[in-house]
Amino acid sequence: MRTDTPSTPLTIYRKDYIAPGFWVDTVEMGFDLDPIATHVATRMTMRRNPESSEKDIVLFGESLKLLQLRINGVSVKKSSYSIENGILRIRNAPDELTLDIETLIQPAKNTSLSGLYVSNNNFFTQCEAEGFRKITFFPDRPDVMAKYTVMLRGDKKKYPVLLSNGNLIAEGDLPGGRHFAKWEDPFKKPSYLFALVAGKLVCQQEKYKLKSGRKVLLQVWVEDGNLDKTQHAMDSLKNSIRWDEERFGLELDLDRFMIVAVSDFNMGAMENKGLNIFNTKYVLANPSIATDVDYAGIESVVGHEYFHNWTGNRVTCRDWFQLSLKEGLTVFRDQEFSADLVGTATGRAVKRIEDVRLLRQVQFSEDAGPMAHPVRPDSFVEINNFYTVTIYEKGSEVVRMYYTLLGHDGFRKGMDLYFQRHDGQAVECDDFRAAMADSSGRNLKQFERWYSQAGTPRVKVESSYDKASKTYELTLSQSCPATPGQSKKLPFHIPVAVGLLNSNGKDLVLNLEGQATPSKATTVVLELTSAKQTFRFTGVAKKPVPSILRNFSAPVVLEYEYTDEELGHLLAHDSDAFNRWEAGQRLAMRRLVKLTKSVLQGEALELDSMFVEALRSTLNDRTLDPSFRELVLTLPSEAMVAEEFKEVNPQAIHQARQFMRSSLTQQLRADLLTAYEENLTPGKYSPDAVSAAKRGLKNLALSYLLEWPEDATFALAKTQFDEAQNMTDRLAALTALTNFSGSAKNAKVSAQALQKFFRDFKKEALVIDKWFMLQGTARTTDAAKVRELMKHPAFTLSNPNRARSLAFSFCNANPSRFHAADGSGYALWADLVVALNKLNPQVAARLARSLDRWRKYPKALQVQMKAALQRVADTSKLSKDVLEVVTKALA
Ligand code: 0A1
Ligand code: ZN
Repeated sequence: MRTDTPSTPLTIYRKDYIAPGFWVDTVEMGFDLDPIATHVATRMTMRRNPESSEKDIVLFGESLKLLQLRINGVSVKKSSYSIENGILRIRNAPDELTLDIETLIQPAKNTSLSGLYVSNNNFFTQCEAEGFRKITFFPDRPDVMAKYTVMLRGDKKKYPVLLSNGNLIAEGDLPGGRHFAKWEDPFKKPSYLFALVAGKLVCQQEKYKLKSGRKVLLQVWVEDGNLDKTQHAMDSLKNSIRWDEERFGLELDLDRFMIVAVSDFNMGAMENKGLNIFNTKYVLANPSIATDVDYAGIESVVGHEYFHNWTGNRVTCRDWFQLSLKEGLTVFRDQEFSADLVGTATGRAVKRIEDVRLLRQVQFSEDAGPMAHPVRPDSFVEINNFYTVTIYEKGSEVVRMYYTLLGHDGFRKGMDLYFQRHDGQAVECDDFRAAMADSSGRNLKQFERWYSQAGTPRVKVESSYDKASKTYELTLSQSCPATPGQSKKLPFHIPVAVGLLNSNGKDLVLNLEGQATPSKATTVVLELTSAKQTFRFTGVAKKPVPSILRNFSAPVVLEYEYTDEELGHLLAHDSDAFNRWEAGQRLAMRRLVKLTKSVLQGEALELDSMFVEALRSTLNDRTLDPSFRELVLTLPSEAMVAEEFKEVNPQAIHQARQFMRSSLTQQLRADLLTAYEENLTPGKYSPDAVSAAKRGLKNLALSYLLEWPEDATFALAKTQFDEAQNMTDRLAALTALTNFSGSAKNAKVSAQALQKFFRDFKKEALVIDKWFMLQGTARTTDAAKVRELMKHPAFTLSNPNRARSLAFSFCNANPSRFHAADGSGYALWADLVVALNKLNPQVAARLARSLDRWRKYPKALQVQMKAALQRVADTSKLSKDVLEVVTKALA
């Protein structure tokens, strides 16, 4: 009997949660690995849960052939069970039982990359969120936690390496050239953390001594030929282990910890217990293939998955609505890890700025669109669609607000209590909040709204200064726009960190009326809990400049009517590096909005000298870290500018921003050249923060310099491309060359460089991804060019990285071309979503999100976007993943 996915997708509601009818204590699995037909035998010991209203055994299964079903050794009668809509239901089961199930699955045919699948002839699994049900019938829900023993059998030549969770307890040969390995995971876990890997792999390994003195085995497994690219991942793993011991007192609980890299993977990586499976993108690095950004990405993802071992695995989620319990918290932890590793105050601020940029650019947009959902959603159709920036990044901001409210030590106490209470359990977001409240004695009831209400709150601030009484008042009011299903919002509990600068740019020591402030405090956290509140500072000798929402203390939009002079003052002096950067962004944004309006009205474009000079002095301020200068000089993206408009005209925004870039280049040419020359990093490549920062500023300068057509700067980029000793410099030069609009001669040189890059790296899949990405986002690339590139022999839609490198980069990161007036971008998008839907619904659904905000565009574009969405919605055999996204977009 073959089971299929339900035909009409159901909405699942959080309020409908019921505890499982049966618990599973132990699971023994046997796999006979074969790409065409893998036989899976599962034996589980189960016992009735007296607290559940569910009386039947409910098991989920998808694309499975059921061979056997036995209770206590006896075949279950046909009349005692049913299989319907992916649910196997057994009635009248005894209170305690052993259930045996045998299934047959087809890994080679599994292109969804969920469940057991084949990549480059090796076997891998991906079980989060609901992939385990594609392996066997099981109560595949995170609150059912069991101990697993796994026996893997397969051809010894084809699959010399056999891995699963936990400890290797036996291995040996079998007749017929086969062999086996038996693994036992000592910890109980939900099925989504199950993993197996089998195939031809090699590993870098190391014994590592924990703080306690216990020794553990660390392994990084890759395909043959990639062992020269594992050192950074191994170093990142050791740093992660050390950091979690030091910062949170959390020790690795296993004797062996494995990371495996696979080139076909839907996401970044997966925290399976003791056997993390990673997208190669987040493992493989050496200076010739990986950029500084890649190195940083590997460090943070290795950290993220490792930190899940406690936040996610030891304490897991009761149901998938609680996903942010593990994801928001673990993102917060990986952000702190990366910040702590850099160590310096500026390094921390730079990391914070980068994280906030992502939040604002992607999450704020999600929160304002048809897929907006609370950090703890109330419903979903397909859980895989809810691995979102809201769950991850906004979820992390919510955790960070506890940290801001309770302080470093207070937060740690809360974490300690959380583990003390819930180790080994599957719990809810509310349990985390309760641990934070109970450990600190604070009332965090209202804080719950951060979990239940979607949308980005807006905080409007007004100030007034009274000279006679030397008081300075800030009046804060909050509001939150309506989101799908939530028309009215109640006030949030918002921590707003504030400082006041005097005319010399120095921080004032603050006296906040009615609140005991620590002596000499120059930043206070105002707690905004009502719709409108006034805070009064006393003893303020002269009217100050307020620095509001320091370090971005809450995920809100701040509205305060700064003058340009005030922003210039903050940019030059604020002791809070985040707000210093923010002031520069506000100056830039104001001008970008104005320039865009001028483009739309056909007016002449102009850039004022105040702004140019402010950027010049930042660029030339050698007391500032190069990475900070780079961030200040990086203009708000076109997507950020789009958020400022009710109706978005992507081409006008592009033109305005390009004008700003080229005018800056024209006026800062000498300063940019100096920055370029001062930040060369000769000698051996190192990905450390100091060298990476220099390369970052140097390459930013280069990208600016090529905005102004000039043979000398073009030659500079060409030389950098030819002589680069690392991928960071090579790719930066190639990007600048590709986007250079100069003579036909130069265009030819750029094209040749692009071809050479392909030839030099054609064996390195991750570099070829960069090659496609560069072209997907190139200023001259339109939909026709993308279609042409899709015919390139190196292109395939079935590898998610490759699909993302071209299709996603064009649809999501090349707005002025994607939104071409002729609708060619949308037609391409629809073709791609439909094609991907057949191969890999998860990846298709991600791409489907590119048209989420179609209502924000001019009517003429809206009509074409709607038609494209409708075409996808009308496609037969649409997965529920894609159906949910396009239905919500059209609703
Ligand atoms: N839990 C992983 C992310 C992940 C989620 C779903 C996946 O397949 C649908 C795969 C990975 C993490 O946060 O890293
Ligand atoms: Zn995660």
